[in-house]
Amino acid sequence: MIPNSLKSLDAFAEPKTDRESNGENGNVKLTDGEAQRASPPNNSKTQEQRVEALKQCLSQHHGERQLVILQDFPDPDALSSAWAYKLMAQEFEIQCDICYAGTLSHQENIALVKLTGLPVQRWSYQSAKAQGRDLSIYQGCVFIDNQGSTSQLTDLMEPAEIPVLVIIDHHSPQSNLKAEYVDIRTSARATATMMVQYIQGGLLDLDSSNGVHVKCATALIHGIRSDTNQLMQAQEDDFMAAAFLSRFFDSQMLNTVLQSARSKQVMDVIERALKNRCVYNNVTIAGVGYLRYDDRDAIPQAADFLVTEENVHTAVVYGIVHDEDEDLELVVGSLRTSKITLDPDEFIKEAFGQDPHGQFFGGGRSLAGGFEIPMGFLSGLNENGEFAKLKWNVYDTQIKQKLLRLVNPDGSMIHTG
Ligand SMILES: [Mn+2]
Repeated sequence: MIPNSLKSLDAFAEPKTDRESNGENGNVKLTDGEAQRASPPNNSKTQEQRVEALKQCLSQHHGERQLVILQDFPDPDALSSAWAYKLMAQEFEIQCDICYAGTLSHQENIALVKLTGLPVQRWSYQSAKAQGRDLSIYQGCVFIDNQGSTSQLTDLMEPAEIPVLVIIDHHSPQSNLKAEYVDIRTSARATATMMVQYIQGGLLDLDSSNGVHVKCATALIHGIRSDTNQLMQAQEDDFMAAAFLSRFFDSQMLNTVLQSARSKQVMDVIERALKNRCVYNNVTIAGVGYLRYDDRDAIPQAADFLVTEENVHTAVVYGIVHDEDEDLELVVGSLRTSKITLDPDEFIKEAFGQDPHGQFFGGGRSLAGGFEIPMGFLSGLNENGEFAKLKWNVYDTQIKQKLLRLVNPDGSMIHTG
């Protein structure tokens, strides 16, 4: 029931338009949300035109094999949407493999995949790279609920000469990826809603006696719920999509997914977030120290929790995540807001800026955002406790400084906990 998507986006090509604070609510940088965002050309298409265009794209690739790439830490919206794409593509004899390079670390996502038998595979970047020749079985790749910038696998596509065929997403436009068919709608709350619209447009005939369809419909409802804060931020389109799915989904299965318990590690991170949080101008900021890679999803879950505090509209939680496979460390953070006028994408880009290659350290969608800052040379050697502590203090201080420039430039702060 917790939107658990960490929308860390590390490649944003979108130029910012409105850099001025409008001064509302202290100094948090605000925009008019959707209204001021750049509208990708697809926004002007009617739903029939979109369905027709995707249909055409799929029929042109009849009989092919495609790779559907999800962000490294896929959430229910991504997982269910990719599944819907796979089923639609199947109607055109296209065989899709859905993959991601990171981890499924949220208990609800693990439950969702296990209970529905959701056909997704984990490919580690290293193994995918090593199996380079195997990529030649794919005639195209597809990005669903992302635009390639949040997957390590994206970089492998060009050298393997796999063309990008389809991008369907609701995050702010960011990557340089070109595709045959692009549907990026930042006004959409969930990619799952967009996928349901394609289904309703006639790209898949859902059948309530088909077990796979029932499970996919269940996953899609979960996707919509989880990207709309349990429908509380849902718009008409999301309700319409959920109403349509209600004819097919398995409510008991959904219930089981939603009841999956939080792990002890997640509880511990939430505890640390509570203890360490500081509130500045209705924004709560909490550093949670070091985390194992597998517990990374505890960060957005802690942000989800902190944003529920009275008088808080925005929460930012971050920690240092250690990737043992690659022996790399990175600062991972999540932002959650209930303030409709705060654009997480702009806020995060403004707070943390770009790396030396001009790529932003993060970004977001409506009401949620994330960031990832690689620690490079400072990675590892944490056996030395003093060093580990020092390193955390430096990053913790710097992240707070960067956030506070936007949140509270005059420097007054209120400590809680
Ligand atoms: Mn999404």
